[in-house]
Amino acid sequence: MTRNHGRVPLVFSEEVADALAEGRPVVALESNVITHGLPYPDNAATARKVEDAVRAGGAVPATICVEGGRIRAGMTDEDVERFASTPGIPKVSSRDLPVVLAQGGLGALTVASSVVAAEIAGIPFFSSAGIGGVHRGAEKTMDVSSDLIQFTRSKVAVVCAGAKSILDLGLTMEFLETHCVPVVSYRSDDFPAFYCVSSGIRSPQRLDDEAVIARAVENHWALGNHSSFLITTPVREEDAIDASEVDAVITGAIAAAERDGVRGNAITKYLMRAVDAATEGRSSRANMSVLVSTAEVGGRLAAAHARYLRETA
Ligand code: PSU
Ligand code: MN
Repeated sequence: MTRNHGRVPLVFSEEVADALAEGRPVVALESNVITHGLPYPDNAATARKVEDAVRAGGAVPATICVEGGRIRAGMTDEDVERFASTPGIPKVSSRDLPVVLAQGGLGALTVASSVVAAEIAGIPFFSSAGIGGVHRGAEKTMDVSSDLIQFTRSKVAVVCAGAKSILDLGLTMEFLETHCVPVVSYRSDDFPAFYCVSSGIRSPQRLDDEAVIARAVENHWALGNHSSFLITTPVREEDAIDASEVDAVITGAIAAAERDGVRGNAITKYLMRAVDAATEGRSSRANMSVLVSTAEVGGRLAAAHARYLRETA
């Protein structure tokens, strides 16, 4: 099914189109994590597990990409396989989206561009394990992920496991506070750090009840905020990695990146790969685990939100 929103062509899988038409819960998912997050074939297998986890949570997954000049909400298994195994599909953030759509090729969407697409598609929930943030040393480099800026502009609830500690998580939290983006930790006191249960930073808000979260999300929008609402959920304790284990690796990787002249949108992948390589098997297990558990919570919260909308209609 194709719809034109303004002049941006948007294609839905039948399953996603049906769910949206019937007011059933849908969770948007990014495709950059498939192309640039994990190596093949782990990336394809994980993308499928993430979709299954959204279903287990009670919602329909809509993995979002660009193909043939259109935004697609709801990638097929063949799409996922192609994105996972084709080298060189560009990482597409918000500012790249108009250009890549015009060119007509393939594009892997980051958190920022997925949130743009989710809002246009009418999908109020998005889930990804790791969001972008303020990079370490940003006071010199000014490297702040477009994910954060997009959160200040798009009306989407974002479920995540915080962000990796390759970033400056303290500054990331400051940015979100300054820009009035709510951060709620679901059944936890702390802001998590991807495969670490805690970043060491206490979350500004904790909510344990899914229906209350749904109401808070709707309140944020009813108050006139045209912006995102962040909800965090940590990695499962048994798969978590101790923060002290990755700290030295990250510091080393940042120095190596500087030496190698890695800049701009290539830095995130470079640092993630360095941490993954240094921690070997444990980090990839933690990585897969957090992607899946976040998606499951995303599914549950989207389902609670859809129930809330039905009950208050
Ligand atoms: N953090 C992760 N895994 C990822 C990313 C971030 O733990 O795959 C990806 C996401 O697609 C995110 C993007 O939207 O990196 C942010 O990139 P940048 O820092 O260049 O804005
Ligand atoms: Mn950047």
